Amino acid sequence: MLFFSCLPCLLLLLVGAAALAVAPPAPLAPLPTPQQLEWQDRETTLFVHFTVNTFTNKEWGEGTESPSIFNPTHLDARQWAKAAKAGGFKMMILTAKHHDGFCLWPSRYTDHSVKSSPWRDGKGDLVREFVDATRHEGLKVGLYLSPWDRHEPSYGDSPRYNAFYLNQLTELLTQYGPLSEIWFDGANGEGPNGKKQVYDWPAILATVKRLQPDAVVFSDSGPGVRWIGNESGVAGDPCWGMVGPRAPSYPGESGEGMTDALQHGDEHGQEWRPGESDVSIRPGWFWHPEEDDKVRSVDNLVDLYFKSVGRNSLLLLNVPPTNEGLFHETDVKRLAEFRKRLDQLFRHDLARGKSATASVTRGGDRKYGPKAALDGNPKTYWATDDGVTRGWLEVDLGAETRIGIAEMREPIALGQRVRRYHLDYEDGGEWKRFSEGTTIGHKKLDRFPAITARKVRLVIDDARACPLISTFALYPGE
Ligand code: FUL
Repeated sequence: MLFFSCLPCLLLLLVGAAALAVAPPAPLAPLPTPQQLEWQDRETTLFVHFTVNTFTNKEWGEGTESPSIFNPTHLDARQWAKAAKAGGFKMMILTAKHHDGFCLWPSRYTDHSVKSSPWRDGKGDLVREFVDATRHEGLKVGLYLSPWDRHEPSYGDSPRYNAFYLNQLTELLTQYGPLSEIWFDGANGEGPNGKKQVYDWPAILATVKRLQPDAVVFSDSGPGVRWIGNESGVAGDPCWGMVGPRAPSYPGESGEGMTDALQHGDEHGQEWRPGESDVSIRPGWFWHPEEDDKVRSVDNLVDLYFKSVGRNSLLLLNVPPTNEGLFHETDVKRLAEFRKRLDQLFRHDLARGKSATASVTRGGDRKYGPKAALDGNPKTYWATDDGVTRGWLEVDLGAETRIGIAEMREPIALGQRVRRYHLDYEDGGEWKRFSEGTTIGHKKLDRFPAITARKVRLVIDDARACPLISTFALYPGE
């Protein structure tokens, strides 16, 4: 009875509450596509370099190698995929064709492929085996198809080679199910006196878009993701997810400021094109027996993780199979140890669920309060009011606690914002700085000499718009 008599008041109340509801922060362009977001969430991808070079002990084949040398006696792509999975990798990318032109699948457009080799009596398809094994472990698949081809006679006769290349690309894009990344290399070593091939990039990119619309395209110039500008697995600092006009407009383009544009991105850039950091677990991209004792250490790999994934990038780590067709046991062991160490480092988030305060909370709405950065949910975030581009978030750990690592994240689906931040801890009533940085983006990781503190602040010093922080996590460190 009471309910009915008060219905109008109830409606009024509801309307009033809706008017008072705090508006969510407006997205800040440019924004990532869902595919780019998925790509970045994968964090680590395994690269597999394998071709005739594995049998000639070279890094770049000449294109004159006889397919008869390609004979991996124990090839087992399942062993690669299991090792990748044990290392926590979410995707694998295979060199379907490297610069020597030898195809790991039986392409209809050349005989320079596995079908002319003794491997599986010429009936094998390594791309097929790779794709099946990778999917079997629940990992995503990517393929590398070198534009530079030192074997193909039409190379340098631009229209003819472009047609040949598009045919090969079409085979890969149509015969192996959904691909998550297509990798275009910018290398072309023919030099000024060699054959000058002008690639038809618009047609190449249109073909990928038509046949694999969900695949992210990697190249110096994207358009899905950009090369980070070096082959040492290290992203720039700052590292923006977007690029501006100084970034390359086609793969292999060089010019002033381009390396810098790839390393750092551009906070004023209008295109979302985050950086992928590629590096090999050994000195070479291909297997060389003399490098069996030069496999990167766990410390080194973890350092690369901090400098790539921990700088708003993705780590693409290459592991080359031996001439038997297997990952070397040292590399397999190292991948598992790498993951174990990461799991140890990030097992215990000391800040999770702890009490928190902030300089300001958007509209005073708890939804945007500091606790949202400590709940382990990357979708919820602490936010300030529009126009407020500075502020701090304070965690009370409840007791003096040893801290050696900090992790910060922005919900980049709403755009990348933070330009500069620092970390303070309270020491006898005084706030002392123990770390500082520039961009945050998808994930920022700071390692520092361990401190012992109860109260810690993430201070945002500058941002492109109201900062949003989805994660502020603290770990004991080593
Ligand atoms: C480079 C190539 O020339 C190397 O052989 C390797 O494939 C690396 C990932 O990209 O540009």
